[in-house]
Amino acid sequence: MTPTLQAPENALGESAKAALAWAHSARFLTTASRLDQLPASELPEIAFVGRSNAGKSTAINRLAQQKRLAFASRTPGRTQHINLFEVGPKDAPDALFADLPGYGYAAVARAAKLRWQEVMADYLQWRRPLHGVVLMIDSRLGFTDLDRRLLELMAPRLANGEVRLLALLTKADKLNRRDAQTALQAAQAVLAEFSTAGADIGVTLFSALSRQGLGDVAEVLHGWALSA
Ligand SMILES: Nc1nc2c(ncn2[C@@H]2O[C@H](COP(=O)(O)OP(=O)(O)OP(=O)(O)O)[C@@H](O)[C@H]2O)c(=O)[nH]1
Ligand SMILES: [Mg+2]
Repeated sequence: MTPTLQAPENALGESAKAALAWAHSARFLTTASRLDQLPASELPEIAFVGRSNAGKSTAINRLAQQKRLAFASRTPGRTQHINLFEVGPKDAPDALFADLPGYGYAAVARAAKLRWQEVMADYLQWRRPLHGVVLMIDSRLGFTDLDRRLLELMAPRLANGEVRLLALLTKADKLNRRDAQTALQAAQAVLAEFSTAGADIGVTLFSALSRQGLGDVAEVLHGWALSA
Protein backbone atom coordinates (compact mmCIF):
# COMPACT_ATOMS: atom_id res chain seq x y z
CA MET A 1 0.00 0.00 0.00
CA THR A 2 1.28 3.47 -0.74
CA PRO A 3 1.20 6.15 1.93
CA THR A 4 -1.34 8.88 1.49
CA LEU A 5 -1.41 12.51 2.39
CA GLN A 6 -3.96 13.71 4.85
CA ALA A 7 -7.34 13.91 3.15
CA PRO A 8 -10.57 15.28 4.63
CA GLU A 9 -13.40 12.77 4.51
CA ASN A 10 -15.28 14.74 1.82
CA ALA A 11 -12.29 14.28 -0.51
CA LEU A 12 -12.41 10.48 -0.18
CA GLY A 13 -13.37 8.22 -3.06
CA GLU A 14 -16.64 6.32 -3.09
CA SER A 15 -15.16 3.04 -1.93
CA ALA A 16 -13.36 4.69 1.01
CA LYS A 17 -16.62 6.39 1.98
CA ALA A 18 -18.50 3.09 1.78
CA ALA A 19 -15.76 1.43 3.84
CA LEU A 20 -15.93 4.12 6.51
CA ALA A 21 -19.72 3.87 6.66
CA TRP A 22 -19.21 0.15 7.17
CA ALA A 23 -16.65 0.74 9.96
CA HIS A 24 -18.99 3.24 11.64
CA SER A 25 -21.44 0.40 12.24
CA ALA A 26 -19.09 -1.22 14.79
CA ARG A 27 -20.81 -2.06 18.09
CA PHE A 28 -19.66 -3.84 21.21
CA LEU A 29 -20.26 -7.58 21.21
CA THR A 30 -18.45 -9.18 24.11
CA THR A 31 -15.27 -9.29 26.15
CA ALA A 32 -13.04 -12.23 27.05
CA SER A 33 -10.01 -12.71 29.24
CA ARG A 34 -9.26 -16.18 27.89
CA LEU A 35 -9.43 -17.67 24.42
CA ASP A 36 -12.01 -20.25 25.48
CA GLN A 37 -14.35 -17.39 26.38
CA LEU A 38 -14.40 -16.08 22.82
CA PRO A 39 -17.58 -16.80 20.86
CA ALA A 40 -17.54 -19.76 18.49
CA SER A 41 -18.25 -17.37 15.64
CA GLU A 42 -17.85 -18.00 11.93
CA LEU A 43 -17.37 -14.29 11.20
CA PRO A 44 -13.94 -13.22 9.98
CA GLU A 45 -12.03 -11.53 12.78
CA ILE A 46 -9.80 -8.49 12.34
CA ALA A 47 -7.48 -8.09 15.30
CA PHE A 48 -5.83 -4.85 16.44
CA VAL A 49 -2.54 -5.66 18.12
CA GLY A 50 0.51 -3.75 19.22
CA ARG A 51 2.47 -2.37 22.11
CA SER A 52 0.60 -0.79 24.94
CA ASN A 53 -0.05 2.87 24.17
CA ALA A 54 0.47 2.39 20.41
CA GLY A 55 -3.03 3.74 19.78
CA LYS A 56 -5.13 0.60 19.16
CA SER A 57 -8.25 1.66 21.04
CA THR A 58 -8.06 5.20 19.65
CA ALA A 59 -7.82 3.82 16.10
CA ILE A 60 -10.88 1.62 16.62
CA ASN A 61 -12.80 4.56 18.03
CA ARG A 62 -11.78 6.69 15.06
CA LEU A 63 -12.71 4.01 12.52
CA ALA A 64 -16.04 3.52 14.27
CA GLN A 65 -16.52 7.29 14.66
CA GLN A 66 -17.47 6.68 18.29
CA LYS A 67 -15.65 8.35 21.15
CA ARG A 68 -15.65 5.55 23.68
CA LEU A 69 -16.42 2.33 21.85
CA ALA A 70 -13.01 0.89 22.65
CA PHE A 71 -11.67 2.37 25.84
CA ALA A 72 -8.68 4.62 25.15
CA SER A 73 -6.50 5.90 27.92
CA ARG A 74 -3.42 7.86 28.84
CA THR A 75 -2.60 5.08 31.27
CA PRO A 76 -0.81 2.32 29.36
CA GLY A 77 -1.93 -1.24 29.88
CA ARG A 78 -5.54 -0.37 30.48
CA THR A 79 -7.09 -2.71 27.92
CA GLN A 80 -6.92 -5.98 29.87
CA HIS A 81 -9.29 -8.12 27.85
CA ILE A 82 -9.95 -9.08 24.28
CA ASN A 83 -12.88 -6.86 23.35
CA LEU A 84 -14.94 -7.89 20.34
CA PHE A 85 -16.98 -5.55 18.16
CA GLU A 86 -19.44 -6.59 15.50
CA VAL A 87 -19.31 -4.79 12.13
CA GLY A 88 -21.71 -4.68 9.17
CA PRO A 89 -25.51 -4.81 8.91
CA LYS A 90 -27.21 -5.36 12.29
CA ASP A 91 -29.16 -8.38 11.06
CA ALA A 92 -26.18 -9.82 9.15
CA PRO A 93 -22.83 -8.73 10.60
CA ASP A 94 -19.91 -9.56 8.30
CA ALA A 95 -16.86 -9.16 10.53
CA LEU A 96 -15.63 -8.78 14.09
CA PHE A 97 -13.00 -6.30 15.26
CA ALA A 98 -10.91 -7.60 18.17
CA ASP A 99 -9.08 -5.09 20.38
CA LEU A 100 -6.26 -7.05 22.00
CA PRO A 101 -4.40 -6.09 25.15
CA GLY A 102 -1.23 -4.18 24.47
CA TYR A 103 2.13 -5.72 25.27
CA GLY A 104 5.46 -4.37 26.44
CA TYR A 105 4.31 -2.09 29.22
CA ALA A 106 7.02 -2.24 31.87
CA ALA A 107 4.87 -1.48 34.92
CA VAL A 108 2.60 -4.51 34.46
CA ALA A 109 3.51 -7.30 36.89
CA ARG A 110 5.70 -9.96 35.33
CA ALA A 111 3.23 -12.81 35.82
CA ALA A 112 0.38 -10.83 34.26
CA LYS A 113 2.65 -9.81 31.41
CA LEU A 114 3.67 -13.37 30.64
CA ARG A 115 0.07 -14.53 30.80
CA TRP A 116 -1.00 -11.90 28.27
CA GLN A 117 1.87 -12.66 25.96
CA GLU A 118 0.75 -16.27 26.01
CA VAL A 119 -2.90 -15.38 25.33
CA MET A 120 -1.81 -13.14 22.47
CA ALA A 121 0.54 -15.75 21.01
CA ASP A 122 -2.17 -18.42 21.18
CA TYR A 123 -4.73 -16.10 19.66
CA LEU A 124 -2.53 -15.15 16.70
CA GLN A 125 -1.37 -18.69 16.03
CA TRP A 126 -4.53 -20.67 16.62
CA ARG A 127 -7.68 -18.54 16.55
CA ARG A 128 -9.44 -20.05 13.56
CA PRO A 129 -11.66 -17.11 12.43
CA LEU A 130 -8.66 -14.76 12.52
CA HIS A 131 -8.61 -13.26 9.03
CA GLY A 132 -6.51 -10.13 9.31
CA VAL A 133 -4.21 -8.37 11.76
CA VAL A 134 -3.78 -4.63 12.10
CA LEU A 135 -0.39 -4.22 13.76
CA MET A 136 -0.07 -0.82 15.38
CA ILE A 137 3.45 0.55 15.63
CA ASP A 138 4.17 3.94 17.19
CA SER A 139 5.75 5.77 14.23
CA ARG A 140 8.27 7.42 16.54
CA LEU A 141 9.47 4.12 18.02
CA GLY A 142 9.34 1.76 15.06
CA PHE A 143 9.35 -2.04 15.41
CA THR A 144 10.51 -3.32 18.79
CA ASP A 145 11.70 -6.82 19.70
CA LEU A 146 8.21 -7.80 20.86
CA ASP A 147 6.70 -6.60 17.57
CA ARG A 148 9.19 -8.74 15.67
CA ARG A 149 8.46 -11.76 17.84
CA LEU A 150 4.79 -11.34 17.11
CA LEU A 151 5.51 -11.21 13.37
CA GLU A 152 7.57 -14.38 13.70
CA LEU A 153 4.70 -16.11 15.48
CA MET A 154 2.31 -15.17 12.70
CA ALA A 155 4.75 -15.83 9.86
CA PRO A 156 3.39 -19.30 8.93
CA ARG A 157 -0.20 -18.03 8.68
CA LEU A 158 0.95 -14.97 6.72
CA ALA A 159 2.94 -17.14 4.32
CA ASN A 160 0.05 -19.49 3.58
CA GLY A 161 -2.36 -16.60 3.04
CA GLU A 162 -4.66 -17.57 5.92
CA VAL A 163 -4.05 -14.26 7.71
CA ARG A 164 -3.32 -10.83 6.17
CA LEU A 165 -1.42 -8.01 7.81
CA LEU A 166 -1.67 -4.24 7.75
CA ALA A 167 0.92 -2.34 9.77
CA LEU A 168 -0.12 1.15 10.85
CA LEU A 169 2.57 3.62 11.79
CA THR A 170 0.50 5.47 14.36
CA LYS A 171 0.57 9.04 15.68
CA ALA A 172 2.01 10.18 12.34
CA ASP A 173 0.80 13.68 13.25
CA LYS A 174 3.79 13.86 15.58
CA LEU A 175 6.31 13.46 12.73
CA ASN A 176 7.37 15.92 10.07
CA ARG A 177 7.27 14.75 6.46
CA ARG A 178 10.90 13.68 6.33
CA ASP A 179 10.76 11.67 9.56
CA ALA A 180 7.50 10.11 8.42
CA GLN A 181 9.14 8.92 5.20
CA THR A 182 12.11 7.55 7.16
CA ALA A 183 9.72 5.68 9.51
CA LEU A 184 7.85 4.27 6.53
CA GLN A 185 11.00 3.04 4.82
CA ALA A 186 12.29 1.44 8.02
CA ALA A 187 8.96 -0.36 8.50
CA GLN A 188 8.96 -1.55 4.89
CA ALA A 189 12.43 -3.01 5.41
CA VAL A 190 11.30 -4.96 8.49
CA LEU A 191 8.15 -6.24 6.79
CA ALA A 192 10.10 -7.28 3.70
CA GLU A 193 11.70 -9.97 5.88
CA PHE A 194 8.24 -11.51 6.30
CA SER A 195 6.97 -11.00 2.75
CA THR A 196 6.85 -14.34 1.03
CA ALA A 197 5.04 -15.05 -2.24
CA GLY A 198 1.67 -15.88 -0.63
CA ALA A 199 1.72 -13.14 2.00
CA ASP A 200 -0.59 -10.09 1.94
CA ILE A 201 1.25 -7.43 3.92
CA GLY A 202 0.71 -3.67 3.79
CA VAL A 203 1.96 -0.66 5.70
CA THR A 204 0.79 2.94 5.93
CA LEU A 205 1.25 6.04 8.01
CA PHE A 206 -1.75 6.65 10.24
CA SER A 207 -3.06 9.28 12.58
CA ALA A 208 -6.30 9.02 14.50
CA LEU A 209 -5.85 12.70 15.29
CA SER A 210 -5.44 14.10 11.77
CA ARG A 211 -7.28 11.20 10.07
CA GLN A 212 -4.25 10.56 7.86
CA GLY A 213 -4.64 7.11 6.29
CA LEU A 214 -8.10 6.59 7.78
CA GLY A 215 -9.93 6.09 4.47
CA ASP A 216 -7.25 3.72 3.19
CA VAL A 217 -7.33 1.64 6.35
CA ALA A 218 -11.12 1.36 6.26
CA GLU A 219 -10.92 0.27 2.62
CA VAL A 220 -8.38 -2.46 3.36
CA LEU A 221 -10.41 -3.81 6.30
CA HIS A 222 -13.65 -3.66 4.34
CA GLY A 223 -11.93 -5.53 1.51
CA TRP A 224 -10.78 -8.20 3.97
CA ALA A 225 -14.31 -8.65 5.30
CA LEU A 226 -15.83 -8.88 1.83
CA SER A 227 -13.23 -11.40 0.65
CA ALA A 228 -13.70 -13.71 3.62
N1 LIG B 1 -0.98 12.55 18.78
C1 LIG B 1 -1.68 11.41 18.73
N2 LIG B 1 -1.94 10.72 19.88
C2 LIG B 1 -2.62 9.55 19.77
C3 LIG B 1 -3.06 9.04 18.52
N3 LIG B 1 -3.68 7.86 18.74
C4 LIG B 1 -3.64 7.64 20.07
N4 LIG B 1 -3.01 8.65 20.71
C5 LIG B 1 -2.78 8.77 22.17
O1 LIG B 1 -1.98 7.69 22.63
C6 LIG B 1 -2.40 7.25 23.94
C7 LIG B 1 -2.68 5.75 23.93
O2 LIG B 1 -3.77 5.47 23.07
P1 LIG B 1 -4.66 4.13 23.24
O3 LIG B 1 -5.57 4.10 22.05
O4 LIG B 1 -5.28 4.06 24.58
O5 LIG B 1 -3.53 3.02 23.11
P2 LIG B 1 -3.70 1.41 23.17
O6 LIG B 1 -2.79 0.88 22.10
O7 LIG B 1 -5.13 1.03 23.08
O8 LIG B 1 -3.09 1.08 24.61
P3 LIG B 1 -3.38 -0.20 25.55
O9 LIG B 1 -4.86 -0.33 25.71
O10 LIG B 1 -2.66 0.15 26.80
O11 LIG B 1 -2.78 -1.36 24.86
C8 LIG B 1 -3.62 8.08 24.28
O12 LIG B 1 -3.21 9.15 25.12
C9 LIG B 1 -4.10 8.61 22.94
O13 LIG B 1 -4.77 9.83 23.03
C10 LIG B 1 -2.77 9.83 17.32
O14 LIG B 1 -3.12 9.48 16.18
N5 LIG B 1 -2.08 10.99 17.51
MG1 LIG C 1 -6.34 -0.04 24.39
